[in-house]
Amino acid sequence: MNLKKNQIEDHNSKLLAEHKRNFDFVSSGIKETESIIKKLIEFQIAIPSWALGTGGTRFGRFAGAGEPRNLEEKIEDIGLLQALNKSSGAISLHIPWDIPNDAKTIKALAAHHGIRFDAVNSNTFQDQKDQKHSYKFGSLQHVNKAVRQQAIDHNLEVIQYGKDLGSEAITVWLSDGSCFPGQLNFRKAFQHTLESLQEIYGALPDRWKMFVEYKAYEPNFYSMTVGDWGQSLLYASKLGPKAFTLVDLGHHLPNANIEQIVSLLLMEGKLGGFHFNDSKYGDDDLTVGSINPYQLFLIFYELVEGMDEQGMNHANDLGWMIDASHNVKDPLEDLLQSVEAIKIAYAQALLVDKKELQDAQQNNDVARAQEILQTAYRTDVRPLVAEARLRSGAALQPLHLFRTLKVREQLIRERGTATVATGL
Ligand SMILES: [Mn+2]
Repeated sequence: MNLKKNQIEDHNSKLLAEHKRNFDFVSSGIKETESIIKKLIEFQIAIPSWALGTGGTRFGRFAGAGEPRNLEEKIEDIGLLQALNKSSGAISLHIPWDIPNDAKTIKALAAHHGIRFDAVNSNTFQDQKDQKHSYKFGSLQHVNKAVRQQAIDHNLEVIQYGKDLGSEAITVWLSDGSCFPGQLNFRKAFQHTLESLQEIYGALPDRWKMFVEYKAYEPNFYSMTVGDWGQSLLYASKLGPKAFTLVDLGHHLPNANIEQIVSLLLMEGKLGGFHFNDSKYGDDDLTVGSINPYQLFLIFYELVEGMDEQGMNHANDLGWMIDASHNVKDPLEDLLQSVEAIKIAYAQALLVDKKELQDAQQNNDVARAQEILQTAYRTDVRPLVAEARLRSGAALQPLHLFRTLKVREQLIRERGTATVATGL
């Protein structure tokens, strides 16, 4: 289904007077409203192809209804999100869950919805049907060269799919590691992984980036071969200028200071991209901003400050992606909430008075430093984010409109109740 322009206009016109009151109130207390709105309009977040169906846990999966049955319908779903919020203008594909059999048609369909292709993701954490060698004991780290070669070849294939679609980055996340002491020689596992990554890196087209994503634990519980930002940075540094660290918010040990990690990676020019989600305990993959929005704001402040320091473009110089999976919500509603949370944190970070904060830091005025950050965090920036949507032709209240138009009900009518999104 497609949303019609007049459906959005009708929705906006009903809410316009109230929005204008809220917007005038907030913007009267802000110095740089126009430049913040411009940045908000430009800032797009890629939607992963695996987030459009209901996720599951190792205990089970409770499928939703009207889920997209193939890549075309996933693109159609992201098209709906994009029409509603004009902030979801990209898709991050997972191979082999979503193989574009006809790149030209898929590309045209995405373009029709105003969507470009962000980083492509490889998968050597599962065995596929008819696969010659198993990844049970790892992929790029494996003791057997034939297994490593199979994993390398898969990554090269993923780059080719990405090339055909206009992607310019590959994200490599490895579940490689060990579950028990003595299972692996750490140095050999690292060396094998590095050599394998070097082969993949060598096949990167011009302008492409490689994102090396780390994760502290799970599915391996004793060691992970790319287990933290230090290891990822080590690989990325040894690989070369096209390799970067990717930070997934859920991939740290509890209470890690992610904002500090972000700051130092930016300082080194080695932060490549971001996977947004939220968590209470581990890699919970919950809706962005649902558990700890203050942490999200602090991370965004370091991102904005660090990018400005390096003269980087906020919208284009890093890869911004959601990586979440939902078990109890409608996936599209969850994604609307996630995108909104990201934009709110970004807008709040833009509000921080950097000069004042630097001055407070220089004078060891700790209380004032806290006040400066929390003044920005406690500002209700939702009318700014809504204004950015209004000016882009999107809905003032995307979730409200999604429900009023009964979008899910229509998708169920089109697709049925027993659908299961590919890859899940
Ligand atoms: Mn991730």
